[in-house]
Amino acid sequence: MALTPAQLSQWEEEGYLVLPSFFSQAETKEMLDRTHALLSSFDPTTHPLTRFTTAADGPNAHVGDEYFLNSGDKIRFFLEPGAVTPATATEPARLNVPADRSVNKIGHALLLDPVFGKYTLGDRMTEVAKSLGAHKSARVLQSMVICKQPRIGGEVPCHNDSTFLYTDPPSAVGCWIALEDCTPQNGCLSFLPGSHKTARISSRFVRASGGGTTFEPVPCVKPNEEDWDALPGWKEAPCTAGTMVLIHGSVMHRSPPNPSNRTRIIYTFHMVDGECVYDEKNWLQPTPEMPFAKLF
Ligand SMILES: O=C(O)CCC(=O)C(=O)O
Repeated sequence: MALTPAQLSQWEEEGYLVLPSFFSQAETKEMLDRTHALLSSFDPTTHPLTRFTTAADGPNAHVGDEYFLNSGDKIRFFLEPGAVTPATATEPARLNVPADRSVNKIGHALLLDPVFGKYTLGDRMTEVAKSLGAHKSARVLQSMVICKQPRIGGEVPCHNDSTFLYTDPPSAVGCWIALEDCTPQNGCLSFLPGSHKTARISSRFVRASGGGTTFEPVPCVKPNEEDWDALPGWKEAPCTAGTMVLIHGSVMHRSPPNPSNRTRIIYTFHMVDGECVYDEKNWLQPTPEMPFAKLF
């Protein structure tokens, strides 16, 4: 499915593009069923109880343990911060919700799963990515399901994706697929349309020299001064299951917590241009066993 000229001009203007019904109901159900099967297989007794923490959980709170840093070529489970009661002097950390309701995300190489793999690297995706014209050679990385669990589903604070998957020059594009209806009530995405034209990728999320993760300035790029969150013009992007949203690596976007009684399960992966330099400090690194998959 090649993008139309009208879709391409919207992409250029706004920095994101909503494609309703990109996946059929049957295809979407197959991915959702597979997600539920993976969630059912999650065994917290053999898990380090790594939570997916972000800037929303406090300054320098970003997740960065071994389980996270070495997940780029595996299928691993990261927990909602609110699902874990922290350890005390006398009690170990423990889950305070059922295991399948504790998972914030499953990643970061979910395309290793045959169901997610076939849709990620399929012909339709290749055609869209080619027609977008953002990459000479698209490489896929950071494939994951995000669950946004009922009541405890965490906020994804305002960010742009090239900060987290830095290449020189920046080239990240997100493919975000709703496996359930996403509404303002269960935490749909919001965008600041056009911000990709002004936001500079001036910092990047890297492996810290002493372990863990940190943000580091990109040399020779003037830091942004805008308080993006507070700017007017943010637009919610509610969508039905089966919708795919393409996300420019510089566009500012976010999603709120999920206080509702419903999950908000989505599948997402990212692409970078194989012709750009992938930063060796990035938190997510390819491995000899699993280089980033080539879409085209
Ligand atoms: O699904 C969400 O709530 C956020 C996803 C996102 O921001 C991303 O994949 O870049």
